[in-house]
Amino acid sequence: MGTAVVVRWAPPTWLASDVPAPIRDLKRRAGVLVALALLGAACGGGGSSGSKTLAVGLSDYEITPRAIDAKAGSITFELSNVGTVHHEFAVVRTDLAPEQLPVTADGKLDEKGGGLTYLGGNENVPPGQQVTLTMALTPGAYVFVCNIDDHFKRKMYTRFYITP
Ligand SMILES: [Cu+2]
Repeated sequence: MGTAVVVRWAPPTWLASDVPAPIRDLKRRAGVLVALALLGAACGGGGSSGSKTLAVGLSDYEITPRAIDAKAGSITFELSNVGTVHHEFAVVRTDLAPEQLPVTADGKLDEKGGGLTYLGGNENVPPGQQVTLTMALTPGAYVFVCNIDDHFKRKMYTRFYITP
C-alpha cells in the first residue's frame, strides 16, 4: 500500500518534464479545429437551420472534392463546371464503392442496377457554368456521378457520406 502511494506521488517530476508534449498536442488539435472551422465556413455553413451549401467542382473528368461528408438535411450543391465539355451531377445512394457499382454494356453507371438507389438530381452543367441544386439527404453513403458518355468509366465520381 505504502509503495503504491509513493508510485502515485512520483509522477509530478515526470509530468513536469513532459509538459511540452501535451501543449504541442493541444496546439496541433487547435490547428485541426481551426482547419475544420474554415472548411465549414468554406462550405457555406451559413446560418439557416439544417441547410448548407457545398461547392462541387466538375472537371474533365473529375468531381471534387474526392470525398465529402455533411450532416443530414437540405444541402445546396453549387456545381461549377470548370471543364471544357458538358458534365452532369447525379446522386446515387449506395453502400457500394464507386468501382463496384453496376455498369451497362457501354460502361455507363447502370442507374437501374442492383445495390443502388438512383436519386437523380442530375443537372446538366455546361462548361464554364454554375448550377445550383438543392436536395434533402438522409444519413447514409452516397456516390455522386457524372454519367454522360464515358465519364463514369473515367472515374468521374466521388463518395459522399451523410451523417445524422
Ligand atoms: Cu462528366
